[in-house]
Amino acid sequence: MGENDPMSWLLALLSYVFVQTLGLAIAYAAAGVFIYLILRRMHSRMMTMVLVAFFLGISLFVYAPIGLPRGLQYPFSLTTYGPAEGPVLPFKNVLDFFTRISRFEKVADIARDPNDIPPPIARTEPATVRIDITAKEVIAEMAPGVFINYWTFDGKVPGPFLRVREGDTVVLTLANDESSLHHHSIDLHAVTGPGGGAAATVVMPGESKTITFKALHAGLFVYHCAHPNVANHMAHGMYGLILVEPKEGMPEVDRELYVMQGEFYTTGDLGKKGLQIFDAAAMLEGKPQYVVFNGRTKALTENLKARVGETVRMYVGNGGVNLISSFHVIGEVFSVVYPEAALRNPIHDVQTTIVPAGGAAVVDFDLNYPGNYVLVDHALARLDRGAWGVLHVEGPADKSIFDGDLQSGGGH
Ligand SMILES: [Cu+2]
Repeated sequence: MGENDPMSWLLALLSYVFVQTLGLAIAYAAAGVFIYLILRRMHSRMMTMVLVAFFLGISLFVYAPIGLPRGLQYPFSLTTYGPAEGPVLPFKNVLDFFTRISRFEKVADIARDPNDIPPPIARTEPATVRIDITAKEVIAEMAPGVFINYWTFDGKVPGPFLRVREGDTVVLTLANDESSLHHHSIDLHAVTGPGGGAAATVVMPGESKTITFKALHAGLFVYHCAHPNVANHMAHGMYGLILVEPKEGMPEVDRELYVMQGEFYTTGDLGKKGLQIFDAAAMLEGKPQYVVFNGRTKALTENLKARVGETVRMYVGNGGVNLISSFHVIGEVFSVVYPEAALRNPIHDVQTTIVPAGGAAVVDFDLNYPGNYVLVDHALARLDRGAWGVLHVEGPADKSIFDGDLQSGGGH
């Protein structure tokens, strides 16, 4: 039986139902039978009173601090104080998900190609730019055999790299695929207006809505779904970057790459195979199982290629939802960093730059020597959760820049 056939998903559902909810009901029923059997044997009023007191005490102990759960949900009792719905997973959603599982597209590779960037804008005058994006819920692999129900913009993580010019008028249409289970919306940090656009783009499955906005500020901006629970939607993969090029343009480079970090929270431990269930409690605690670039583990190990002599620019974003990325390329120094993607305020000669949750940075660096250069979040424990990639650089080796016998495993 494959890891991704409906039977294994059905088993995942059954284990969820029994472990998380029915388990409790079974325990209570068994306790009732237990009491009945004891009382039938003993016929003792004293025994009855002691047992009743025992169960009253236990019930008070559970009820007093947390009250009754509002419904069947995972986690069973979780009180939150956000402005809208909390991040719990209602049991009804789980059932809806499994009854409609055949409708979700199975995406062979969730990772957005880091080379998938529109070319620089040649225009010198503002224009009206049309953008169409579709919110889509899909199933794909986080790692071999580890399946995640991703919520996406255009079926990949991160969403498409959007590129406009300062002063442009953008007409953006967000559609929600008919197969979706949830409402979605889009908040672009480049937008000046209610909810960054989210207040006017809430779309039900099968629906679409259009907004128009003026790109007033140059910069590299995160966009993300902002439908409640926002953190929950983002932790399913709903984020991307929009570059608003400054009127005066940016220095030319030889190669541009799109890298976006994100966290995934699963009830199954790191590496647990099969379809994973979203863990709202882990998200509130900020303890992701997976921290990855471009949607999955090893998304950027084969497709980042460049040559000695080139200048590379990386557009680096962080979908969060909790962690701050300490972005670093092992064996390189960034010749230019636009901190927090402030495109008119570059700094120079930087080792590691911060990419805040819901923020971005732009880094340029020159390739002087061939080899494999490893991209990391330099909070290095996250490497083991997936936060790394490899830039493969080919070309002549100038021994005046570096000389030595390379050993495997000597990356850092
Ligand atoms: Cu959403």
